[in-house]
Amino acid sequence: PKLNSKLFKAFKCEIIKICRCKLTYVAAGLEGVSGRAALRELSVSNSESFWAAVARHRLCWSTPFHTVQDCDLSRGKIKWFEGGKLNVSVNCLDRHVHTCPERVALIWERDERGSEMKYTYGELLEMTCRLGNLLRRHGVKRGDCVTIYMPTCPLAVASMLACARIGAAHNVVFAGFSADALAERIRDAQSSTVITVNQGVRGGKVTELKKTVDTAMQSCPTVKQVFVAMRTDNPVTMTARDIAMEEEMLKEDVVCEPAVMNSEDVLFLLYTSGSTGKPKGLVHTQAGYLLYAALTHRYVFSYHDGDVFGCVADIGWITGHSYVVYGPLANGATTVLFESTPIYPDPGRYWDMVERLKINQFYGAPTAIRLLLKYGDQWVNKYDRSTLKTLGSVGEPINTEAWEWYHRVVGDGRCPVVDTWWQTETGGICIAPRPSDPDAEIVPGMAMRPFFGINPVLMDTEGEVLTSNNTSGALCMAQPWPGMARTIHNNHQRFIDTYFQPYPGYFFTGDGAYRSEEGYYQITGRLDDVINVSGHRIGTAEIEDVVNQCPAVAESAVVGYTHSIKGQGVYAFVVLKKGIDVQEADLSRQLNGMVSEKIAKYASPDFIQFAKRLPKTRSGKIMRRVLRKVVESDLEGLGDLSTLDDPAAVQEIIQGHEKLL
Ligand code: 6R9
Repeated sequence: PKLNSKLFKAFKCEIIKICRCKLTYVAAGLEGVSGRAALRELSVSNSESFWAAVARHRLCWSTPFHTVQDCDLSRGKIKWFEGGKLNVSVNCLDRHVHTCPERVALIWERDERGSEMKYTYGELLEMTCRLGNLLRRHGVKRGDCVTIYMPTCPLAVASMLACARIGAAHNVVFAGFSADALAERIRDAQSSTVITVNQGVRGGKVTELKKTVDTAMQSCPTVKQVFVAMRTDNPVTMTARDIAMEEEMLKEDVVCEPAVMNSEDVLFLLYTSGSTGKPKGLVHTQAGYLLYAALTHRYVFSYHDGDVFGCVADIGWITGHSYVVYGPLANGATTVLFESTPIYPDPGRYWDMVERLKINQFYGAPTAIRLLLKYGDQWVNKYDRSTLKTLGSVGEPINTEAWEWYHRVVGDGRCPVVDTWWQTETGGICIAPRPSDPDAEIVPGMAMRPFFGINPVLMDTEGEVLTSNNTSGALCMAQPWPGMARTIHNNHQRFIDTYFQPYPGYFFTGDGAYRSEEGYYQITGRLDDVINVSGHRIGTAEIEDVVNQCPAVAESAVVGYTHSIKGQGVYAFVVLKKGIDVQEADLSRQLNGMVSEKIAKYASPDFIQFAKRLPKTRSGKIMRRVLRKVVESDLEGLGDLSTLDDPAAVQEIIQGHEKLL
């Protein structure tokens, strides 16, 4: 609908307020509608005006855009801010250096506890410029793709920003990936330049990253040069292709002319796994991605100038891209680079870091929370966490027990917990409890409210939009937003087939969601995790949630298997907490009782397999796809296991399954 001029004035005024971080919503002229809801409504019904105003205000442009958006979801066509020109590194660095060069940009929480290092915006700009000049001198051009295979460290951030500075795209490959997985991504991205470190250090262990690159090079003939930075003092074998990065950087000028980029030029590729084997290189572009990362960082976490933002994700994942690097730096924040693990040297590591670095917002994954919960409250209580204001969760559903513990113990019951739902594909957070209003109600374990400009819909199996509340369906987005991925590198057809074909005219997330009576969203898990037992639809995550509430249980994974009468049956894998000594048969009965009681009898597991651990990806997600194959006894079909953290876990699971049958 077109806005009348009075409403439009009110709307503009709201946008200016949200931009200035004044979070009081006075919806002048919108009697009877609460301020936040009204603004959200307007950000969807008049998304062009909303995003245009925010983009003008939040980003620094060298040429203003002439077209806000040109999108057609039915064809997978997504373009924002065309005509606009800008440079992402200027937005993340130069403009802050201009106002406050001494502000700390990065705190590098190195693996060795207590050895953190700080880098100001001025220093990060200098590093980025030297590196940008170095890459240019070695022939890296605008439009080229540089693969970065490094742990989370300042030079990795500078590498990403240096690519952005000279107009090259980056392709960060998580430093835990094997040589094969790295090579596959380098080849698919057609990179001729790689940046790495001699060795990585994590959890007290040294990893031979340069050696892994050397191995990958055997099947990457197109790579011309490898820049090698020194994370440790140990020299590594250098070949004719290798360049000592720090040494060469010192020879470069500290001024590097930024490339003037179009809004829709590629900023980066990031590979993620799909339901089929081959990983896909999702493409994000300049202006829309940066704007969305910055805006969500500010409002979802109630970030205020001067806060220290601690996202413990690795830069190899989208969470690291959006909430370690681009979102915080675009907002001029101090961002933490966490190199270690949650239990190194002991389970107090996160909270010791919170105390030492005075972290205000902490953003982590449920898998780590569940792990730490097992070790007990004393590891948390040892440290002063009074600086914490907001706690974030991302990556998978957070079960009620973990949510409560995070809230009650870590946050002392005073910090809001924001469960944030989003994906590599969405570029930034799409559903979270507090897009803005600092007093909004939060329901444990629910992502709850769509962010500004996000228009979620639920679809039934027939492809019809479900309009009522208290209903579940396939989570789709009815409108484009600036942060969404633009294509799959070299495979636009796969992009269309995966995301736009299943529900024509909509972006399909692959997740299922429930919308409560109040209109709040709860993610029920990947849609392929929804099972149908005797005609009843049930999210495996819902069953896991109940199982996890049992005090003896550390974590669980539930999958469906083919059942001759019921269609699908329920199969639960359960990991017990350390030191628990119970009869498995007794505990099984107890768990069945709990599920019957909390959900329904039909949801009660037919099989419960106790396991020492679950197969997980290196980013900590349980690989349910693998578990499903195991319970179907389809060992041939286990598929791509390259992202698996520890292949031995799968063998244990297979043996346990055979015993149970
Ligand atoms: C950011 C990130 C995306 C998938 C997504 C969904 C799951 C992420 C979640 C969540 C429930 C949350 N997921 N956040 N499920 N609640 N708060 O993790 O991106 O690695 O691409 O994974 O992760 O299934 O579809 P990515």
